[in-house]
Amino acid sequence: VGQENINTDIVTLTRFLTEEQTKYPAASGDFTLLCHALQFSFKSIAYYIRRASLINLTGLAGSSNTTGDDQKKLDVIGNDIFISAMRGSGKCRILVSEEEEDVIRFDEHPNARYAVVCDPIDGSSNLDAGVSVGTIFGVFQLPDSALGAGKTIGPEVLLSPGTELVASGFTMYGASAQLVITMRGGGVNGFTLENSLGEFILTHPNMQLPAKRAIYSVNEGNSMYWDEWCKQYLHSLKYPAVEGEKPYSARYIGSMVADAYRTLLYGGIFAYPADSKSPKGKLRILYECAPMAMLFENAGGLAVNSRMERLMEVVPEHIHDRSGVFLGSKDEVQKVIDMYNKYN
Ligand code: AHM
Ligand code: MG
Repeated sequence: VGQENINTDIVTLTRFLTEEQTKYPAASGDFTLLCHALQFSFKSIAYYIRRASLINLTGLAGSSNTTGDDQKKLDVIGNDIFISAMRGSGKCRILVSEEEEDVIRFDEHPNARYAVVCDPIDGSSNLDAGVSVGTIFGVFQLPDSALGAGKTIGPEVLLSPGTELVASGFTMYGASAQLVITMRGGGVNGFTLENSLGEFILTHPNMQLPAKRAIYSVNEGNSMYWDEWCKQYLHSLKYPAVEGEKPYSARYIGSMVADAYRTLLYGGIFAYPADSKSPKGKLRILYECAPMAMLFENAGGLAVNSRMERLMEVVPEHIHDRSGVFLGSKDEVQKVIDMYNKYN
């Protein structure tokens, strides 16, 4: 291998964040430190997922979380890792996790500026089969009025629309660990964990969602519960009205992060509609829908709920509220909106 083939000017996540920070002269560096803690939790979770079958980490923990899901051992470990990382960062004031009924406050850091929402291991039903899962996160900045010792801080600071997020992203634990992050008003950048170096390396700069692609990703086993417009929409993808046009391909992993990552890269549509069985939908607004919606919009895509409202503007009433979701390429989401409008 000629020396000229080796990239000696690698952009790690740390370097990327440092360079980003210099664009904002007023930045205190707190966000960069928070991100260091985030990336450490992703590396740790990736480490345990890789070793789960070897060190007795498969299967159930014997408990269920706030929304009644059985918790896997790794759900519990992922949650504990994430909470410790956020506490240790000193920059997180309050945290919402899918695995915790209530918010977690870090009163020992009364001046910490950030509120973090997360699903530590999303798609955990896939874990024991070695199928990709992921961590989803979102970051809000607290107003100055919320800072300081003696201030009580409650879940209401988190009942904000996605438009208030300062950053969001996910890490997918697949054949490799892939971290995708975006900041408010910025682009979407993807990093791959280099295991030997222990660093996330910028491998997918400025990700842009293709405007269209004939791939749909939905749990079709729920069809009988869908609204008529939704049934018709999916039908139209499989039976094109125009003669000679090819039907769409179906791809469904059953891990939102993995399905979303593929959709970001290849284009298409990912959907988990609200239906008669789950009238509010399945996926959670705060730590599943909103962070994904932000990534998709910043990559040039669209994200709406089952009433065709912009997902980024939906305000949850409760930290664990759910929503229907359609996210993907611009033209593909537009097809959903058009069919909805025909029926409503
Ligand atoms: P979880 O947070 O309990 O893991 O559930 C969320 C997951 C998503 O990752 C995925 O998109 C969806 O549930 C799959 O649901 P289903 O098995 O109903 O298709
Ligand atoms: Mg989840």
